[in-house]
Amino acid sequence: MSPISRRKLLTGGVVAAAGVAGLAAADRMARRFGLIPPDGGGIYGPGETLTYAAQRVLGKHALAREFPRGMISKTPFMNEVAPHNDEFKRHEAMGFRDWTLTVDGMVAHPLTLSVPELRALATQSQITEVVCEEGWSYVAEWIGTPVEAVLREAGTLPQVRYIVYTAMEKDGWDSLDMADALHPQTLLTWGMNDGDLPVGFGGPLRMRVPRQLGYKSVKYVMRLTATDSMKGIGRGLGSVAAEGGYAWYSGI
Ligand SMILES: Nc1nc2c(c(=O)[nH]1)N[C@H]1C(S)=C(S)[C@@H](COP(=O)(O)O)O[C@H]1N2
Ligand SMILES: [Mo]
Repeated sequence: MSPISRRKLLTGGVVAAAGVAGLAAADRMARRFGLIPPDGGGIYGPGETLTYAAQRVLGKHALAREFPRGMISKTPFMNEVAPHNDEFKRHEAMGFRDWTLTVDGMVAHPLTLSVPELRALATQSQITEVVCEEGWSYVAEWIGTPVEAVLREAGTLPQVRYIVYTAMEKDGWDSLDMADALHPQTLLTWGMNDGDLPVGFGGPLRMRVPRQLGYKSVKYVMRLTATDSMKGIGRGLGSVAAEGGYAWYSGI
């Protein structure tokens, strides 16, 4: 059997095992076959593992829903204000001219890119929904540079498994596996609804991950770090959200 069909069979078994023998059995299988998310070890671990494993097997290439232009929300809900620290205020006063994205970790060519440099690398737009775990959502057009294009430029090493992204507030960070990092709808956005990305919505640079809940779409991003393990990064769970009890993988 080819490695791929073997993997399909085994991971299909993970989902089936959950129905027959419960989550603990599914968790044991997923663990054996490398389908464990970074937060898969805690009290809710077996459930997180099942969700993640099922999504990875069944929906790896699925696209988030895109909407017609007429459905763009007239009053999108802004959940957060800008980080009010002096460093951010200094950047804002200068029109974010010196804002850069650092790409480091397990890459052949570490990079520091300005927003115009990102823009020149590749540009794409999508009309997708931001869905907060608290129950509200809105539709907007997002314009940005695919993370895939940035990682191609930096040359991620073959053993890389996660891309960690960090906001200006150092306690604002999250991570994606390579399937989601390289997904065509995963963008580093610098534009919204035909204009620059407003500060309240994460400008000058925001991660957009439309296949997952809003909290994965971290605002004010300054760094991407390629790694083969989450060990030693925070508490090793993959994100601040996971450290606070939310799922690391929050597929919608
Ligand atoms: N840097 C940063 N990014 C963030 C947050 C935050 O507190 N800080 N909140 C997240 C959450 S929980 C949600 S639901 C969305 C809200 O995005 P919006 O303000 O565009 O509605 O942003 C996410 N990105
Ligand atoms: Mo949220």
